[in-house]
Amino acid sequence: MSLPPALIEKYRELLPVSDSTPIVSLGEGGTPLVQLHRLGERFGVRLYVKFEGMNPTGSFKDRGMTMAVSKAVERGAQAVICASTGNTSASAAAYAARAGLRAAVVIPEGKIASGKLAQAIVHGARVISIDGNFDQALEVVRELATVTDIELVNSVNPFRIAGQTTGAFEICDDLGHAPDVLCIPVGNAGNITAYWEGFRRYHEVGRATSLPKMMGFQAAGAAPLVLGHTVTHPETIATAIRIGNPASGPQALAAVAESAGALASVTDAQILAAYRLIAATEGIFCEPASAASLAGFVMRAEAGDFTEGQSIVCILTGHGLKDPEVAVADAPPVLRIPSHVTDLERAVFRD
Ligand code: AN7
Repeated sequence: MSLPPALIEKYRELLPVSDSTPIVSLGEGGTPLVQLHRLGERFGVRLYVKFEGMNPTGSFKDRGMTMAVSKAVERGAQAVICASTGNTSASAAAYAARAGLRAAVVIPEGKIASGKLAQAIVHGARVISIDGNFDQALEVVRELATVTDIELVNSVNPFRIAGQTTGAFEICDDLGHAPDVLCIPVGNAGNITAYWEGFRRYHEVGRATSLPKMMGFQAAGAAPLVLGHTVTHPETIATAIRIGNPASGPQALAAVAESAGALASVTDAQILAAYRLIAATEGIFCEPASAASLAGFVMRAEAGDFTEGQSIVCILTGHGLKDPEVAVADAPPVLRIPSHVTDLERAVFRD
């Protein structure tokens, strides 16, 4: 059995690698771009979601991690470290395992989804919880990386951003053109930075003839870029984007300004509504933070912000299985019946 081709090979000429870069891959990228016909028709647009939950560890982080870990191995690093709301740690743990490196992940106490914690543990990372939030974890990890020889694999690592530009390349390749609008969740702001860089790069090399408007969406309880100041105690059900002081904030603001896009916040209720809608009506199970992009699209579409026939892509950044607790919370109880066909018939067909 073989893996799909490494993402780095697919876009080698657009990435900072050379023949001497050892490629650490788990078959990342090439994720589906799925058209949502019904929801699109409701607003008169061509609506797509790019389901990044289909990456090897279940999130978009793998695009950046294949680059960051490959470059870490190239320079002879022995260990990688990150602060994480969960997905970066899952990805770092997996790619470090693949490369034979030690990984340490620093997480905010009690605030990471169970699937992500399971991944970090099973891939053998040293899992360290701090008495603080993501922003504090990132601060202390950055400090350690300046005083010891350990590769920092958060998105402040430029190779992470370079790897994540490939998401934009794939969208242009699949559509045959750049979309009119990109909707994307924003946490630490690395991914919106990477997508904008990717679209600009594709335009520069003549593989796309236009640029999208970049629309970033933060959770209302963790919306520092919308509010214009740091949020000391960020809160949202979308724990992946529970971030109050985004490291790439200035780059995100620049992307939005340069593309004549927008940054806005969506409430937890809007996030959960979009999360359940796409799961129940389209068969796509993304994690709550991911649904911020779709929630943002719906909000802006209802406000009449899009024009007839526009192509709009929402990035669904991670898989719903990462956070099963949210899925089953407040769900109706499972039906319990005797093992008998008439009971079963009633259970199946009754309203
Ligand atoms: C599903 O794992 O920050 O704006 O430490 O897991 O690039 O930070 C995760 C972020 C969106 C936000 N959706 O992306 C981490 C982490 C999901 C995420 C984001 C994250 P950025």
